[in-house]
Amino acid sequence: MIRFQLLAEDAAARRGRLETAHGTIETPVFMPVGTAATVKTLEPRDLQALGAGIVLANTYHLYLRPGHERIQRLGRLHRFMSWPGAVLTDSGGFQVFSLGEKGAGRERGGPGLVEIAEEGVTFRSHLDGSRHFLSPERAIEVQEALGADVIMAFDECPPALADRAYHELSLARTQRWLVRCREAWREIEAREGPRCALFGIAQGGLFGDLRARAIEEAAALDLPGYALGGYAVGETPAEMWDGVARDAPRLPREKPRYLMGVGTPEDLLAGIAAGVDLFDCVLPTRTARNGLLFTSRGKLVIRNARYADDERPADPECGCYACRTFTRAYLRHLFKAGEILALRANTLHNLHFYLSLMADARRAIEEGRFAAFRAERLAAWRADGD
Ligand code: PRF
Ligand code: ZN
Repeated sequence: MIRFQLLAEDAAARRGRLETAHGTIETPVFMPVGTAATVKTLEPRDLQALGAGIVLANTYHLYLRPGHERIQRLGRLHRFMSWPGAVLTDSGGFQVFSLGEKGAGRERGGPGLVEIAEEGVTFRSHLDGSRHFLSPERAIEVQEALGADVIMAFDECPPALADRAYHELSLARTQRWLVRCREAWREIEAREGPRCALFGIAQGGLFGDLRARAIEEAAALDLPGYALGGYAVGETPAEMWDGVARDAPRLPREKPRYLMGVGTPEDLLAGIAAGVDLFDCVLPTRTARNGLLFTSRGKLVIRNARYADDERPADPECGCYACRTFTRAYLRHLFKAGEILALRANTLHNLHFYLSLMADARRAIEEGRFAAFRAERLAAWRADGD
């Protein structure tokens, strides 16, 4: 169902290749987020033109709307969304917790929006407040129905700043859930043949010993790939970088390594340096819709008055459609006027920035100069926008 090859190493950084039933993905790779089976504002052909080979979709959202059984009937995710590339789904655990906190339930007076028990998690829909239950078995079943190439274990992601006692209790449960996920996944495989690859997720907050134990136990289950969860959840960037640099090299060397929900361009370079192969984050797409552009000279806030008459492209060094076609003055106008094209142009640009950063990083690793490449980019981004 998937095959991972390590092509080159440069210190801890890795250059790899992930083969799936829906194409071959060169790693390190960034996966654009298509929460509701669409990368907002873009068409599948835009993603292809950007060179995206794999997108992430969310079990939580698709289970609630339009329903995983409907998507399964309509040809599973690939046919439903007309996407020929690979798809990874997150299990729903993280979204239940993060959306549950601010979801519709609280005002509707449910006792606790999210109830965690050994069996699974009861939560209320952020759409209509209705009650639902997700468990390891259910999360695997839903992801299989969605037809993802890579599916994620059902985990709990506590805030980084939760205390050690809570992290220990939560991690022990997440580890028991991982064993149940693997069992459910193997049952589907026994019934229907190889369909999707299950990745385990290691939690443990900022506690090195908890992380080490989580990784060791997960590795013993011999899954097709492994993720670090529980980063970028309230700790400082330096704490995250230290944790990832400590944990990523402990993950099995011959399997793909995924750092979930991370991050800024600086975070991606830190993750790659630590030996991470896959990343996803809403940051480039979400900030694009808020008018923030990532450029070769740092961040650019397109609504800024100083761009009102600026005829340069958003990033003179960028080869994306928006930079080849539009001036800053025009992009600013579109954004200020609330035009749909602003969201789309900004999204095209930011994803191009992220995907070409990864392509450049891959080349630097192949050529054994990743550390110098990283230092060069970090210095250029500090120049701040102009
Ligand atoms: N677990 C899952 N999905 C996630 C996370 C996690 O810890 C994170 C944390 N950055 C993002 N997405 N299942
Ligand atoms: Zn551009």
